[in-house]
Parts: sequence; C-alpha cells; structure tokens
Amino acid sequence: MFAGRDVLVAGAGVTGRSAVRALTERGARVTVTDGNPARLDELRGLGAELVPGLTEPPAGTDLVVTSPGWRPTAPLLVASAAAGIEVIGDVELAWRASRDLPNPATWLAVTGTNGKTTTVGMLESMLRAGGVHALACGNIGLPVLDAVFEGYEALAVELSSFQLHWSSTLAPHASVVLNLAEDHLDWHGTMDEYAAAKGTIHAHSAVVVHNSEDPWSVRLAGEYAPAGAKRVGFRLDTPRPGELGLVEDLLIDRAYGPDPQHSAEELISVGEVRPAGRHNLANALAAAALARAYGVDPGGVAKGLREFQPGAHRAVEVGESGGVRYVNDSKATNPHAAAGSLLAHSSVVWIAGGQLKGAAVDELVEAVAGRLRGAVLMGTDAPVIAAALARHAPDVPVHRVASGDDEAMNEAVSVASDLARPGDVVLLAPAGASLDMFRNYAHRGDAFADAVLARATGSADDGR
Ligand code: UMA
Repeated sequence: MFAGRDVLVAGAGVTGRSAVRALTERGARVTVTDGNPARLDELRGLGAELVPGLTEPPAGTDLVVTSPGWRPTAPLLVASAAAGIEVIGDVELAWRASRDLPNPATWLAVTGTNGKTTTVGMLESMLRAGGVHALACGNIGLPVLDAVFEGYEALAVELSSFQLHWSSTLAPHASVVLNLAEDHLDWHGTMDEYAAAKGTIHAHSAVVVHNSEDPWSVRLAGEYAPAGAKRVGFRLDTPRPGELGLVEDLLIDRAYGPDPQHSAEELISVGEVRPAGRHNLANALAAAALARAYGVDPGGVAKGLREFQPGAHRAVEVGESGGVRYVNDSKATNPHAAAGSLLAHSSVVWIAGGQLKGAAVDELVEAVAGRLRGAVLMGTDAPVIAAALARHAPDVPVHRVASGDDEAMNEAVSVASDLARPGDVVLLAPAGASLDMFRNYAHRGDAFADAVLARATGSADDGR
C-alpha cells in the first residue's frame, strides 16, 4: 500500500522517525517536515527529503501522515485538507498497513486520561504470562509502526486522544476508555471534542470495556460501541454480571466465565497488585478485561500481574530518610492523575506545578486538602494552584520555588523535607506538564530522584 506513493510526514520526532522508516522501506517517496530544523537533522540517511517549516504540502503529495502533537489547526494540516489530501496519524497508517499482512496482530486498545501506560504494561504482562507473543506499544513511547511488522500475535496499544483524533478505521478486538477528566483542552478545544476523540476507540471493536464508576467511560461505550459488540464493565466494588470487580480482598471476573449470572472467577488478591493504590486496582481490572477478551485464562491474568514491573516515574518510591518516604509520580501530568496519586497517602507534602494545559485544580485541591502537610509549587501555573490552595486549604503552608530546572527541584525537595514529619510522604505529583521547566516528565522525575539522593548523601546545593 506504500509503494509509489508521495507521502508527507509532519513531525520529525519519535513518530516521524518511525513513519519515515516504515514508508521508505516499503517504496514510498517521503518528504518530512518539522518546525524545528534540528529535529530534521536526526532523520538524515533514512531516504526521505527533509524540508524545514513547510506550511503547504509539496506538489504531488497524496497522503499526509501527521505526528500526534500537531494540532488540527496547524497551517500545513489545514492547507493539506483544503487541497483534498487525506491527513492521517501514524496509528491509522499502521492499522491500514497491517491489513495487508498475512497474519496481522490482534490489537487490544487502551485510552483514558490516566492509567493508560500502567494498564498496557499490565496487559502485556498478562498476555505473555498466557503464552501469547505480545508487545505494548503506542503512546507508551514505542510507535505502533515499529511494532506492527514484527510478527506479534497481539499488541497492547496505548492510544492518546491526539492519536485517536487522527485515526478513523482502527478495529481493535477489544478496547477500553479507562476514565475521563479534563486534559489537553488546549489541543482539543472543548471537553466534548476531547471525549469524542477518546470514544472513537470503540467504533469498530468486538468487545467494548467501560469503567462502570466513571460516567464518561460508560457514556462513551454506549455512544460508540458498534451493534452486537460484547459489553464488559469493571468497578472497584462487587461486580454485577458482565463485570469485573472486587469482592473483599479479591479481584473477581463475572464477565467471561461459563455463566456470568452465577459464576465468579477469582483472579488475584488485592495485596498482590503492584503498584498499590485504588487507581491501580482499576487499571488491573481493565487490563484483565482485555486479556480475558483475548482468551487469557484467570491463571495467566494472575501470573501477569505478579510479574508486572511498574515503569519509572509512576508512583515509584525513590528514597526514605528520617521516617519520610519520597515518591516520584512525575507522570501525574494532570489534576486527575495527581488526585489518584495524592489519595494513596494519608499525610503528604505535595510538590506540584508546571503547565496545567487549561485544566482546573479546585476539585483536586478540595479532595486532598485534609491530607496535605504542605505544598511546594513550581512552574508556569504555580499561581493557579496557590490560589486554589488559598481557597480550599488556607491553613496548609505553601512555598513557591523559583523557575529553573534541576536547581529548582533541589530547592523544592529541600523545602518539602523541612515541612515533612516522620510518617509523611513527600510526593512529586505535579498535576501539570513539565515542558516549561524540563525536557519532559522523565527529566522532571529524574531531577526529583537526583535531588532526593543528593540530600541523602549530603551533597545537595539547594540554593537557599
Ligand atoms: N512539531 C512541529 N509543528 C507542530 C507540532 C510539532 O513541527 O505544530 C514537531 C516538533 O518540533 C517535534 C515533532 O513535531 O520535532 C514532535 O512530534 P510530537 O509532539 O507528535 O511527538 P513525538 O516525538 O512524535 O511523540 C509522540 C507522542 N507525543 C505527543 O503526543 C505530544 C508521544 O507521547 C508518544 O510516546 C510517541 O509519539 C510515540 O507514539 C508523549 C506524550 O506526552 C509521551 N503524550 C501525551 C500524553 O501522554 O499525555 C498525549
């Protein structure tokens, strides 16, 4: 499907590189553009023409493959659509290309505001424990085009709202929207647009999974599930027939057993699910729902969860000193994720800030106010969080650190340590994106871990 086509790739990041490679290796003529010429340099030698800063598609272009970070309003994408050229994302390209393969992988697709990466990781682990040749890919950081030609039986695909916006024909065997809360409104414009992008994950699925306790997830399953799809729910409570859930300290499946009305299959005990926290139990149930849809048995689900290694920067304890634990959840890049993280601890010194991307924080601050020993704020939207704290938690001490990167983080950890009492957790759960101060959330998380380590070894220059 690629040979002889003239394809323009928009963006020379992780996605662009994978698209250029997949297209040129299969005979397409490829031009790639990026607003940042330095990024283009990194794609030299892949056989594509490199043109910085295009705002119009080159003559003869018959397909545009965009990176997810490009907004639909980007002049190049607007001009391409106006010229009648189809614009798709890399995930859509991967799906279409995989239709030509003799044995394409089955896709199991995960989206939602929070928990996607943990869920696809758990799902990958369950599939492998069940003997399936499987890989986690997508927004997790491994582009789907790098996975789709590699002969896997099943792919656990993490999809962002951006990737779904640029996809139209994906037909995963099973799909889930884990939850939905305000995020990326600067990209999508409105919550309805954001939700609509997420909902399309279900449009061609055989098994549609929803979170019975999340109204948006239930609504999107109802609106987008095709007629005849099997519907499966999950909840952090006693499951109804057709759901997975919790009974006392066990994860239970009442959706896939021989007789969901009457039978309930035990999966694993709550205490064995890592990382801890109610939101991770929900992720585990969602992953189990998808793994079971593929045919993994309850034993495979349990084994997969026991063997699952949580990723870095997701609620990882990075140090302990004087009875105070330090937890890095730099991946909590929106208020909903930060709330999940904060609610896992009873007494917290909260390090937060960055770019809120248009999201409100009042609800978050109200929900966690009673747990806060103090708050240390940094980055562009620190004043917004400070104002919410003043409204809902006026007694909580709040410190602002100056902008900067690693030094600001050293200062934040130092101030937080002074506020903390034995038994407290110093938690980096920023509620915002990192790009105003750091290269990415991983850099921010590393800066936090380094600052904690430096304090422990007494080498921190905290700038105070
Ligand atoms: N660019 C332009 N013009 C624009 C926008 C971007 O030229 O208008 C260029 C940038 O200079 C850069 C390139 O496009 O060189 C970046 O493209 P991109 O932002 O789409 O990023 P990629 O490197 O291709 O990474 C993307 C995802 N990034 C985004 O969605 C913003 C990665 O998710 C994903 O892991 C990767 O594809 C592989 O699938 C990151 C992310 O933050 C982790 N995702 C968001 C989230 O999880 O909240 C959705």
